[in-house]
Amino acid sequence: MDHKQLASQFWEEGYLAVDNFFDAGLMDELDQLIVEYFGKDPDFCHTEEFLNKSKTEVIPWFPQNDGPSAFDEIAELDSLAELTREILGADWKALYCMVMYSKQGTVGQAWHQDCSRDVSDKFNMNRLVYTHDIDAATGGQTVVVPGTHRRGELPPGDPWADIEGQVMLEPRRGTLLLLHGHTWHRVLPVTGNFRFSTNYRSMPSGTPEDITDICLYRNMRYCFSTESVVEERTA
Ligand SMILES: O=C(O)CCC(=O)C(=O)O
Ligand SMILES: [Fe+2]
Repeated sequence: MDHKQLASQFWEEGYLAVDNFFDAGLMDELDQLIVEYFGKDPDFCHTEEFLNKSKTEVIPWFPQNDGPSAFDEIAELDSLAELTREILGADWKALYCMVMYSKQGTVGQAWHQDCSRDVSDKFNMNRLVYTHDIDAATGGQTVVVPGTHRRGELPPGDPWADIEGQVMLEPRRGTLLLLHGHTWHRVLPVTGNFRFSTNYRSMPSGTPEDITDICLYRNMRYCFSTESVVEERTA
């Protein structure tokens, strides 16, 4: 794999999908751990206000907080570390590993940028791992607008309306999706039994640890640590 070429593709588009990046056996192992963890009809842990306003229905899990497991294998993979280094530079840092789970019939995630661009030009990079195929049958496809990591703030507007130039991605089991935190993105409604991705968030050196605390949606700026809307936005 030519990491230099992949890195330049990432910087051109603001995202990069690499199929078959991860071993199928490891994917199956992780998939099973996640399905078991969320097995017992999981509850949402975000506030009602967030769920209603953000049009985002995900339940987070931070598996590395629960002790050593197969999740550590991805975090320690040389190929992933090398590609990350090629993109973010030598002193990049791992932020945390978060599984985002959505139940059948939920809306997915509305358009957003993971971090708030107007505060600084700092950013996070999502390193998303998919342990089963996502397609038209399951729903939950990831939609991005290429090049928008250079276009500043996601404009206020309809949280769900299509945006010109959007590209729908259907990651397979073993796909790695690298996604710049400023790239405009969303997740389509979940029609299959459930949908999840595992995100090994990372950032360049010198980025504050709380870079993803304030997320920008088309109708608000939302702060996760205080569970509050810090700015309403209208088109
Ligand atoms: O699960 C996905 O495909 C994308 C999730 C997302 O919005 C993110 O990782 O910031
Ligand atoms: Fe996101």
